[in-house]
Amino acid sequence: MQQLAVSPEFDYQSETYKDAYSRIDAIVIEGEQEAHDNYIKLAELLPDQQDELIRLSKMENRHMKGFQACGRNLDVKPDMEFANKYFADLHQNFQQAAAADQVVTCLLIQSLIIECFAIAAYNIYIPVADPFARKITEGVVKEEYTHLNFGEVWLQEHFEESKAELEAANRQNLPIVWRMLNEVEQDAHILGMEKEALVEDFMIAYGEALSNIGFTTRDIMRMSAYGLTAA
Ligand code: PL3
Ligand code: FE2
Ligand code: FE2
Repeated sequence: MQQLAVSPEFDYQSETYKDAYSRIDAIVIEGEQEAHDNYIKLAELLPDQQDELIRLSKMENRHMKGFQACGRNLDVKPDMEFANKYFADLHQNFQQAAAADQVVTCLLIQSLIIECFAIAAYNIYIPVADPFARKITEGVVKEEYTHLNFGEVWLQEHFEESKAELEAANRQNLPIVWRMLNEVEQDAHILGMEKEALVEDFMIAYGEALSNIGFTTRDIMRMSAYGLTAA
């Protein structure tokens, strides 16, 4: 997969491409920024994991800078106002959970949902990205797996006492992800990324994470369906 030739159908300098990129790049920059802030918050909530969580937050800050450079490289100005609104619901749910000391909900939102979303999106973006962005995204996605792993390990170690809160947090936040995927469908398509592939990769990553934490296949089927039909 590493050496895939750049598809000739992508004109990275066309106005259509750059217009879509101004929103997608902004979403990713905003997502990395929020991830940075969320790991700092998690470090406060989990003092015995503080050093590790601060380390993750610093990686997120580097990711953000990488994707800002991708925009500059294509001469695109990211539409940060759009991206801010795009993340508003997940942002608010994370803030509310943090204020209520619901660390399980915070981990589900950041380390499972957002990281799986990022992993799916970045893996699908890499083969269609311009060479500069491809290199950056390849480096970033490797680190996202370690962020997902942090959440999996912690939640697996606290599975029994976290189970009910995980189910509730899943029910509250998964429908938001489906809506976010729908909202990005057209712009992603212009960049060569299909929604079906994004949904599929997200489902695989998220389902695997739930399985590693301790949920049964039956639980996972039930939990993954929330919001899918209502979307
Ligand atoms: C966590 O570390 C980062 C969270 C980022 C969220 C990414 C959402 C991606 C949505 C659209 C996919 C486009 C990928 C293209 C990259 C320029
Ligand atoms: Fe990241
Ligand atoms: Fe991350």
